[in-house]
Amino acid sequence: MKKIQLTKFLAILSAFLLLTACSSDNNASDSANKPVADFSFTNDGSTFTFTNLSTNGTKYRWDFGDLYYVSNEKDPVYTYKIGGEIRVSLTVTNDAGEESFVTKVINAPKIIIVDIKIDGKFADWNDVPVTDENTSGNGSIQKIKIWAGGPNVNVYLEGNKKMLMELVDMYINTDGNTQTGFLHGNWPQGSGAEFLFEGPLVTNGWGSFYNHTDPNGGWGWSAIAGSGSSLTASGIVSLSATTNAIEFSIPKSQLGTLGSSIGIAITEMTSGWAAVANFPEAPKFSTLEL
Ligand SMILES: [Ca+2]
Ligand SMILES: [Ca+2]
Repeated sequence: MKKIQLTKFLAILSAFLLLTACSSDNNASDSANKPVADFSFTNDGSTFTFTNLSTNGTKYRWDFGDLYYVSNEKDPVYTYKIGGEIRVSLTVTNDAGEESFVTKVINAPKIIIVDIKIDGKFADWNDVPVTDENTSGNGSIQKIKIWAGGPNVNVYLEGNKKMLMELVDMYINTDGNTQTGFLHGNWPQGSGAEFLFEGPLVTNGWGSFYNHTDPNGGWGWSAIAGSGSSLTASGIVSLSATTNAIEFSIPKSQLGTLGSSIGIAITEMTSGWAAVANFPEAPKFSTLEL
């Protein structure tokens, strides 16, 4: 009985010594060389800059989590074509072939694909944010969206049943500078229109674009021959018993060189030139940063 117990004790003791020896060997090698994966990131829109914070690595493998791309760079920069929560993984390998792995979740901005067609259907505007809104409920136009992501400046207007667009003076600040062009008293805190469109808001109407000509910001305009055909409009569409809508586009080529933003304001009139309303009510043009 005693002998068995002694044997057992010796067996346990030698196993313990072996374990301790192995373990201290491992510790010596681990503490010197074992890689530890880590990274941080910053982003500017969909472009992410990854900073490698790993230790003891000599090779890196990034999986950007979008099924398209991996990289072996140390500190890669990557632009996503998808949005949402994405799992980014970094595997770090040292010279001995030991690996470490870390995954982090990034939040890439939603990618908006907008393709506006002037067809009297407005689902193509769903992802475009509202540029400006009428808060009083007075007037005719209540809401404007402007989209200038392609070759045209596209505009969506939503209003009440008074919004018919039989005739408009539409002022457009194209250079981003509210001090250049026509300074309109209705919008004293930001106008500066380089262009005017005057006419009915319909395709191939009698309307025309005009260049502003008065260097002192007064009412001076020069008609641009044949320019009315540049306006493409859907015509007024009734969305409900209380709401009308319209979309139209103007080729950017009609508007010269665009600056940092585009500003629009509209005076709506009846076909008999009687005032209907001004939009926006705010003291400056509805402005989209480009
Ligand atoms: Ca449309
Ligand atoms: Ca201007």
